[in-house]
Amino acid sequence: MKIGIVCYPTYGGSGVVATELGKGLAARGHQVHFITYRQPARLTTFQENVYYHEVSSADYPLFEYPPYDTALASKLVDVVKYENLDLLHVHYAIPHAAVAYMVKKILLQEGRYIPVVTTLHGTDITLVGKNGAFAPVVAFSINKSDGVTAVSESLKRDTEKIFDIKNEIKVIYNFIDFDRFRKLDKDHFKKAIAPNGERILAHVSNFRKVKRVEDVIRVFEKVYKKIPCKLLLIGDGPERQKMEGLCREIGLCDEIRFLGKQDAVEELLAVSDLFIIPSGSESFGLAALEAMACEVPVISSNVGGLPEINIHGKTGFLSDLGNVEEMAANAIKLLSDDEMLQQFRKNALAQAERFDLENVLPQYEAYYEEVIQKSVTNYNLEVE
Ligand code: GMT
Repeated sequence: MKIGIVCYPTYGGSGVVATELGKGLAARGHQVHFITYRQPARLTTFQENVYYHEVSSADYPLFEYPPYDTALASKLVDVVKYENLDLLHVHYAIPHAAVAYMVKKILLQEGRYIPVVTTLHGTDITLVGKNGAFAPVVAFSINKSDGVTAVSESLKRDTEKIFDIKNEIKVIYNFIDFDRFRKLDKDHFKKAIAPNGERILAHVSNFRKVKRVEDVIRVFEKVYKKIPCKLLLIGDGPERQKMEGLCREIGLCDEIRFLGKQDAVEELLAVSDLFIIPSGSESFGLAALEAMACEVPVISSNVGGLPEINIHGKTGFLSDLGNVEEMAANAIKLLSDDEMLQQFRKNALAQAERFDLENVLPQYEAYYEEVIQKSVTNYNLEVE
């Protein structure tokens, strides 16, 4: 198949999933065209069957807000026609699903039907999408997509609760590439980070409010009182400065390291004993799955899709949102019992294996085939 993938090129979860999916499909012989405004963060090496088309938005003094949607639509029309694409797969509904609808209409005038699959990732529904500033367009463009997928059952339920959805939403879970995410031998890192054999706790996120990094630090503060340990804070974002201030306030700057954006997260997960993700909203929690693939158990909140990944009492522990007391108690329980920790490490890996990329790719291929078949009917409906 010739597939166009539209995504955000940043380090955010949806862009990562879109890029890894495209690379996986290309490795299976499909021709994959990424269309976005910058080279995707995870698309930095040459790969056969992978193409990248950059959207450049015209700068003009009149535009206080450069019209990216229009530029993206024009680029998509061009790429679909000249690369002869079979399908467009857009990741993150805003604005990609609405832009894809416009592209479909433009091409229809030329007698060509381009099927569109929209993948919902989370905040495009739960935080941003439901906001009145976007809601009508999000609902409309989901209903106008030829296929819609959500990355968890929880996100599917939320979408159906928030919007009047006529389309069937198919759940295709996010996935893990075990060629990259697996337990590596990085003992020299461990010695550098925790020279006295301290336990290592880790958190990876974009440091937005929704990630509740303050809860991570509060949990660590409590664990530190009972067990010698270090905390790795990986990633960057709006809350980082405030969190650095908090570490100073509680006097734990020597124990907490802010590592910023890291390309080789798996090397840091390899030396970690516990992963903390206390998010206020999380449709899936790819960061937790990546930790589990590296045999790191997870302390998480029980919101959104997290309970679909992290199994309470087996791969880690779940607590109510904001219950840092309980999160810390569970962390202490696990970190002070070697046998239990080893068992949880094994369970975490076994659970992560259920989300192996190799199992998920065929699900997308089958879904694309189904959508392309259906598009003949959709074409007739559109031209009637
Ligand atoms: O919030 C983020 O981490 C970024 C955001 C995105 O779309 O870029 O992530 C969402 O999509 C990820 C990939 O499907 C999911 O793993 C995250 O759970 C989801 N974030 C939220 O729901 C808050």
